[in-house]
Amino acid sequence: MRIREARVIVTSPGRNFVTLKIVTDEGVYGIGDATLNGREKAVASYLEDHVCPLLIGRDARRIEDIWQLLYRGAYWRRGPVTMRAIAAVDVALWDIKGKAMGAPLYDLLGGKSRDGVTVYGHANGRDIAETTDAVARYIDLGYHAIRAQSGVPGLDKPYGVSKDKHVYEPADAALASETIWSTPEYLRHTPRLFDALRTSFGEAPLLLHDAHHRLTPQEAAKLAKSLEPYDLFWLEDPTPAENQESFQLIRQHSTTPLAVGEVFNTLWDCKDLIQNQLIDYIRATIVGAGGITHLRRIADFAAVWQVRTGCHGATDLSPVTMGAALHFQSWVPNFGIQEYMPHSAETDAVFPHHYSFADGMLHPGDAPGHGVDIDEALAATYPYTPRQLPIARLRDGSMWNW
Ligand code: GCO
Ligand code: MG
Repeated sequence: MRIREARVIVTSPGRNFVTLKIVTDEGVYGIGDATLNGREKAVASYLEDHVCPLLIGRDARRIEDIWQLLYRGAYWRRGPVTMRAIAAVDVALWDIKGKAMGAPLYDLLGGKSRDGVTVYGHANGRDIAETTDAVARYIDLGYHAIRAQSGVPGLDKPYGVSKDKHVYEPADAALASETIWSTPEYLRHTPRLFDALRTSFGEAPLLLHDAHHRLTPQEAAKLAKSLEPYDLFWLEDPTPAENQESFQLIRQHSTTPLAVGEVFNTLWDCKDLIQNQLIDYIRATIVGAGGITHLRRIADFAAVWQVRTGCHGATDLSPVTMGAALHFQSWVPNFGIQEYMPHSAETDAVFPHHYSFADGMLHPGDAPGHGVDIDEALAATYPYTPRQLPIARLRDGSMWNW
């Protein structure tokens, strides 16, 4: 089964997505997601100019060999652009293999390990009262796990709070918009939020929170410790993780579980965090970390230290990534949880899919491959629209981490 064609489809049904379609000489095709929020065209060019020509004529069944070709063969290893391009090829090839064999992806990986994939939804509001209302709505919808973010008094646009109550799309301007950040207010406010949520909803809901890389290790330790009474499922990205050792300081002070890794590309980014037991959940997902082939290696390595998966699932990851992640998460033995932000109706129409939500879980469906397709005619009606993520500055104008 030879690769006859590989083409890149850039579409913007409300937000930008980069999709790779690989077609074989037997007519079977597969699709993969290569979206890199705010830097989409870089991956489209990497694929079109450098990867697609390399694929033509190769045996589509040799997924591992093609992965190694793209990883070792580029000489320049790792990085968000390279690894997304590799992920798109990898996922399209797994999709082809599944379709050719008439098997859903979870069966190719080893079969289902659970009945469904427990997901967490995003509750947010401009203040504690609004966030409390949003959590109540998710509980009514059947969610067992909810991430809670709230506006902080004195801060106009903190991370995670959107105008739209359901869909959070931070990439809101052609050129990065500016927000103001102040850690002291946030550190005082966040325990109050979780105190209010436990008072309103009791012990049962799994509650999560994302600090979005804003804190120093010492500040992160302080927050993790102050949130202990509220029994979080996880505290995410408490501090940037380039220096993996810095998590030791957080660990020395708190038992609040930690989740890190939505910006990681390879096992090398989380090797020390995992083997030193500095985190509890690894957030790497299919599109960010080199596809199924590489994410499986990360998960197996993490299992040795009882670190569990918590795949990134924001709306900038296309339904193709969600579909593939659900097959992966249905199989992976050390499953933790899956993030779920539903896509807009326009996006769902461009990417018809077999996955569905019921009782706080997503189900991948039983279609061969990953079960997600692209309507190319509809995709062509939504041209690329430049959008970048915001930036954050401190009150004195210094650049900070958004
Ligand atoms: C999350 C993430 C997102 C990111 C977004 C950037 O936990 O879902 O932090 O909200 O900010 O994916 O493109
Ligand atoms: Mg996050």
